[in-house]
Amino acid sequence: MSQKPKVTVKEIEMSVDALDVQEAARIFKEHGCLVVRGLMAPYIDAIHQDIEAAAAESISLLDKAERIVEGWRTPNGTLFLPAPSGYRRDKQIMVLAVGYQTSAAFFRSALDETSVSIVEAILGPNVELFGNGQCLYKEPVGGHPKHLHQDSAYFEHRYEGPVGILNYVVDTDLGNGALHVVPGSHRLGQLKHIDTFSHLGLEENEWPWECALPVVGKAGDSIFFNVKTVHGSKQNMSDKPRPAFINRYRRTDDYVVIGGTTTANRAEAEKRAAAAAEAKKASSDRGLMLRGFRPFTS
Ligand SMILES: O=C(O)CCC(=O)C(=O)O
Repeated sequence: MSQKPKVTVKEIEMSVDALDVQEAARIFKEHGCLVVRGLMAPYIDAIHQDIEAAAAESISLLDKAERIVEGWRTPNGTLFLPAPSGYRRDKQIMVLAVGYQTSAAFFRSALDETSVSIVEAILGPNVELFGNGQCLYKEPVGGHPKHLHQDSAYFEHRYEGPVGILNYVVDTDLGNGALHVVPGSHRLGQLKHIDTFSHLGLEENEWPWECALPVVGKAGDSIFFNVKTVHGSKQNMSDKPRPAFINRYRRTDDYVVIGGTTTANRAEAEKRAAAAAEAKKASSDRGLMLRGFRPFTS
């Protein structure tokens, strides 16, 4: 996959002010991605405040961080990576501990009616939340790149898998870490990932940045992507942080069959994949209902 994308951003974008939900779902199904301009604008100021509070809290807890396989984790749950050389600290934030249990604004954003209507048009009538919300925080002056990857490398599902919506908290361009997507890559099935600085990623020789479409956007713009759509983002070379937050949704009967963060722990999970696919969805794995009804199954 070394050729440039044939699809332009114009072909995958809509504005929330002129939204056609069925057309949005069609774009998503065809390309595995969709941009909705302004979708999260009403939530951004409040979420931004909570994100910066969580970042300051996490940095203040760094001396209590424990070493884990993915990097270091502070007691509030933030994941740190080694910092770029010359940075004022030796560790940088990667996944910030802010989500539905810590930020009311973040939780409100996940319930957004327009977002959920688009997801319902994609996934069908019964939709649950998957996860607790995620915030990727790129520190300034070299903050981590996230190599091109499929989210299904981390959480491969039994059925269609979650629809992720990544939302820009600040204006985001080629200099501070715009998301790159590879339209159509959701049809390629599960690809082999390797261990990279930012965890599971695709081999860079096979998947160079040039094969992906950068999506430049304003604070409040949202990018929907299929769990198998290849995506990633480069370093933040600006002088300000670049946070982005993600809400994820899935069919109420869907569940993870293979999970992992490294090739080693994913390989272990792969050995149990057939049994996991046959096992029924655990009741502890049920997300909050956003559309439809979940009947009892024994
Ligand atoms: O922070 C970003 O731009 C990338 C996030 C991402 O690719 C992911 O969380 O899967």
